[in-house]
Amino acid sequence: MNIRKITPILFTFVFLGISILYSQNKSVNYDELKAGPYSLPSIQTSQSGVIINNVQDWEEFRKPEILYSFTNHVYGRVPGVLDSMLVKITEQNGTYLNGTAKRKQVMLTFVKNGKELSVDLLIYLPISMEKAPVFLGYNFQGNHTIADDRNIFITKSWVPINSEIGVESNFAVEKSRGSMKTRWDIEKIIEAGYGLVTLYRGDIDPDKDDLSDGIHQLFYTKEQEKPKPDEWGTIAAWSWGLSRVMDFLETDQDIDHEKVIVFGHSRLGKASLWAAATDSRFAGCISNNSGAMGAALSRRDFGETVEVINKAFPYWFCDNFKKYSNKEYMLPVDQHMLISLIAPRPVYLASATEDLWADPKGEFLSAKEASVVYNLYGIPGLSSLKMPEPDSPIIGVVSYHLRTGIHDVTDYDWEQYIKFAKYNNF
Ligand code: GTR
Repeated sequence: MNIRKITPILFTFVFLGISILYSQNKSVNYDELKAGPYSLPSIQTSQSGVIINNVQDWEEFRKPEILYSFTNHVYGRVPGVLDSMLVKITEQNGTYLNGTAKRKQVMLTFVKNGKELSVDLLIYLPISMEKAPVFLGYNFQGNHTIADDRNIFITKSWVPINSEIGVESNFAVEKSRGSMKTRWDIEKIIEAGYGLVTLYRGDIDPDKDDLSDGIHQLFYTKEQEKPKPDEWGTIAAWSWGLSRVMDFLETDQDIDHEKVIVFGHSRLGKASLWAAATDSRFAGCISNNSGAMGAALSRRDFGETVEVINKAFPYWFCDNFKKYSNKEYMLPVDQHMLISLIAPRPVYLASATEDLWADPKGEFLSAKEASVVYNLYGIPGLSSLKMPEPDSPIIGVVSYHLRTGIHDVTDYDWEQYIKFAKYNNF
């Protein structure tokens, strides 16, 4: 055979082979037998080796140590405070769901160093409640995608291209209105007596490998172009944004600000956990399919690893975190400790059977391990120490479920979150 003719064919095969190997992520483990052994840093042993066995010592010594480690080695430190935050009510008395819900839209403008950034909040509240408890969480594609509601303003921020929902350039479009509605069971939420507050993640910080935009740049000094090694990546910026929304919710007479449950899915579930860990005003936290650097244990080698997440999303974390790629054992913390920072407040971790990338068992084990800190407060942790069967939720102060299906948020998930909220008197 003519060598000139077969060379391109050979190249194509080699290229295809490499791409298939790469796309299957050969380095990522999905075999339970190969997931260990590993040993977790002890939640209850302080850096100086003292065993922490009461709430006072936990709050005074151990909790600040753990918080410091996550701040400086993982998510990054927030570099300062705003000069001011302006609030503009952009819609006051909208209605939705045949008048059973009230819709409000609010623009928050952050001011720092002579620069400004605005974000839009979309708020649905049950008309039946004078002061509603609320779920607060980011959406992925813009407020207008969460419901078939033509009154929702469309974000002007950068959005990722997504032809499935009609986004062909980095501008949000009318066509994607309602396209993500299956992830937000607004009807059930309202019917159960809860409100929903949501905002677009990209309003705070666009989800791309570029920290020259979003909230980061407001805090830069004159010559600065990127955060310092211990300063915030995108996840910490998103969490910070949730706290700014909380600043506003505290002033809103329609909202019971002592009952704000911070919620997030996937990367936004990582942000909801970090928000709850850093801001005790969040009364509860739900993290749906949050996986690596969310609820899943890092030292358990199953699904996405620190190296993989650092390569794909280096900007999510602080620069200091890069040194832990392939060196999970060196991390001063593991993710069960992130959950423990939320104690004694109610927390819900949820997984999905087909979402092996996020390591369902590693997510469950975090909830189980963090339970010891709830116990310090005299509160029961996870009520079953055995990984439950699919679709058999464990509801309590510490809650967990494994839903049948893929990486997603479904009506089933929301049914459980509402039960969790009721159980915890929200
Ligand atoms: C994946 C990422 C996960 C998870 C997910 C998501 O690509 O590897 O950690 O956050 O994205 O946010 O949907």
